[in-house]
Amino acid sequence: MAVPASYNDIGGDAALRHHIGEVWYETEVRIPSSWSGRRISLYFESVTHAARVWADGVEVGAHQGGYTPFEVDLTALTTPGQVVALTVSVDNTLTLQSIPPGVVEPTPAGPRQRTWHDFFNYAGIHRTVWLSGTPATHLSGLTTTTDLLDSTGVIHFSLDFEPAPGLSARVRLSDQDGLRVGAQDGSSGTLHIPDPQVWAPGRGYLYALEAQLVDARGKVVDSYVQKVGIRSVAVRGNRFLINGEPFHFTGFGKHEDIAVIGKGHNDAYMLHDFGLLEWIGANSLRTSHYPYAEDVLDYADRHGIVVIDEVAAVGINLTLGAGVFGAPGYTTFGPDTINEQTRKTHAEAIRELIERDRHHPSVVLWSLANEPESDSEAAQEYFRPLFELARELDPSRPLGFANVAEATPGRCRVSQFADVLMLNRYYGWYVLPGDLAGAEIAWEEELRAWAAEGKPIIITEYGADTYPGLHTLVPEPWSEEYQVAYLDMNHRVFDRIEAVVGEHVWNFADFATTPGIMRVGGNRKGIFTRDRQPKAAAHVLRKRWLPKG
Ligand code: BDP
Repeated sequence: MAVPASYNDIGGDAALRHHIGEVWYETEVRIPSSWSGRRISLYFESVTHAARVWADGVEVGAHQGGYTPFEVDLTALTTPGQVVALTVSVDNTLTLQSIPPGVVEPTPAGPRQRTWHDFFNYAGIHRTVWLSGTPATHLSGLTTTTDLLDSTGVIHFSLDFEPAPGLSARVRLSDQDGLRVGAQDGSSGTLHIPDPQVWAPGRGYLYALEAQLVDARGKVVDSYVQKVGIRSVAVRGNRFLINGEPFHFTGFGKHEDIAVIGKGHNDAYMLHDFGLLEWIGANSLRTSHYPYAEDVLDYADRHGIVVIDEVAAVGINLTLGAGVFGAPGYTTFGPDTINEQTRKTHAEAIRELIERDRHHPSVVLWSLANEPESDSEAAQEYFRPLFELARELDPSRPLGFANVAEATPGRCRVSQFADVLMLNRYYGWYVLPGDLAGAEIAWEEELRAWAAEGKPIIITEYGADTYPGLHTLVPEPWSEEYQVAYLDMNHRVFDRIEAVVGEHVWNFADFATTPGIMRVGGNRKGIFTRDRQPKAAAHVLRKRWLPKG
């Protein structure tokens, strides 16, 4: 099996595509003989959705959650210079206690996986697996947070390592030309940089912070370089500020989704997608509906692309869209459905995301869920502690969640916890399809009610399915003309509401979905086709978003 890739579409057969449960990966790897005395480990960037790992038949670790990394220690089971057999079981089963939730239902034809999201439930070893040999005495963690106070850059750092006699820590900071601009001894502290080069949208300036462990004789025994961007993020009234300047988000919700490879990370596609974002004038993206590959965040850091980073909590809404994605007969929150155990899984997914991505300057906002039920007391009680947790783990970034159409102003009981209102709305598509004049009035009315709450609003989804090459003189749903007219209508509404500080079209590209009669060859709301060719609407966005001049 290819790694990284989803296994589903590699063989071209239905059994593998729709397999439910475990699959087994096996390989052999030789540990370099020069790694004697080192700690040897395997770091999986992601295994979707659950993994168990064995080395020479001995179980060495397990992990739940398909989009965040984990590490297993192989030191005791490997010998430098020798080959070790690695086995990984990959389980794609989703339950009401997993994030995202799902249910495996028995049917006369065998088990069927039900999900409350439309994208295909791709599974496999989706990202890079690293074999690493670190010195016996090593850095095990490095946290950096940055701020901009007046014109001084502030970098707080903290290093984790096993203390030992004579062992000390220090950091060195260099600018992009490699010139030393700061240094400090100790395992935690703060660096102040007067008049720094700031990280800003469209300008991915990064400093290099090198953390070092030094032994009693002054020898550096381990070091790690972390790229750091100095910038500030804040919400003031209904503005979203980056470095004190109001920021307007333009861009997309995306998916990790490629023909054949599924959700496997692919550098060539990543570069191509970022090239298309630049071409169209997008300054940001949302990692809908799960954390994306670490390379994506690194790229965004280097190029000044702004990211809304989303937890894989999509579909905590078991009554949504019965007959579309959902099924009748489920209640979202309850002892046998979304319960305390689900919340623990959700909390762990938040912890792992923040731990992984907190050092990325590109990440300006955490999204804790996509379209959960949010208009009930149970929802309010489910989400309150999760917002508290995220705020405690990272007080430096605003929080939000993508709100669903049913939870209108006054009905939504979760948006009170959010700093930014993130709205997914389909006026002119799921609501008033084909009636853009009616949609324009209804949409503006709802948005004005949200604006009265005094918070910044990002439209995190608006879109219309469009079959490329289908044309109608009078814009009708599914035609390229309709997608153009639909976007124009939305933009007129946004431009009339001051609190709207961002517009993310759903979706960047067409993507694979669970089979169903609502979808024709997948979800076709892409501005680009699945193979990344522009629909007519791409030119509308380019005209609106591309900086003039
Ligand atoms: C929204 C979901 C998104 C779907 C989209 C759609 O957030 O994941 O793909 O609807 O129906 O409800 O296209």
